[in-house]
Amino acid sequence: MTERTLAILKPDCVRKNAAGEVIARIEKAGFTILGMKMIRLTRETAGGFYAVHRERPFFNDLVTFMSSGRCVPIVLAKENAVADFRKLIGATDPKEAVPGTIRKDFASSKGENIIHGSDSAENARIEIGYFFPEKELVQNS
Ligand code: 3AN
Repeated sequence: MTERTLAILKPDCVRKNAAGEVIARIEKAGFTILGMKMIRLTRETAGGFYAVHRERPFFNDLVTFMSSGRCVPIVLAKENAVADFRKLIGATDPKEAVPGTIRKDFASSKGENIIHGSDSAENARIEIGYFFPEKELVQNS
C-alpha cells in the first residue's frame, strides 16, 4: 500500500547548500514528492512540531537550531514510505548511521543531523498536517 511520510531538510542542510543533493537521493530511492516548500520556522512553530520532546534536556537547543534558518518540509509517497525513508536517512546520531545513508554522508552531529523523517504512519499524518493543508498536496498518481 502506498504510504506517506514527512521529511524536513533542516537548517544545516540548507546552509550547506546540500538540499539539491539530498532531494536527488530521495528521488533516486523511488519516493514521489507530493508537496515541498522553503520556510523559516519560528521558535513557536519549531516547538509545536517537536512538542513530544518538550521534557527532553535537548529540547531548547533543538528549537533554537530548527528556527535558526530556512528549512524544507517535503511530503513523500511510496510503498512502505515511513520505514524505507528512516532506512535511507540512517540513525539519529550520524556516527552510528550506516555508510551510504544521508545522515552518515551529510550530518555533523546528533543535534544537527540534516534531515527529519516521520517515525510512524500516524505521526506522518499529523506532521504532514502541521505544514501542508491537504489541498496543497498533489494527488498521488
Ligand atoms: P529522529 O529524528 O531520528 O527520529 P528523535 O525523534 O529521537 O530522532 O529526535 C528528534 C530530534 O531531536 C532529532 N532529529 C535530533 O535533531 C534531536 N535530538 C535527538 N536526540 C538528541 C540528543 N541527545 N542531543 C541533541 N539533539 C537530539
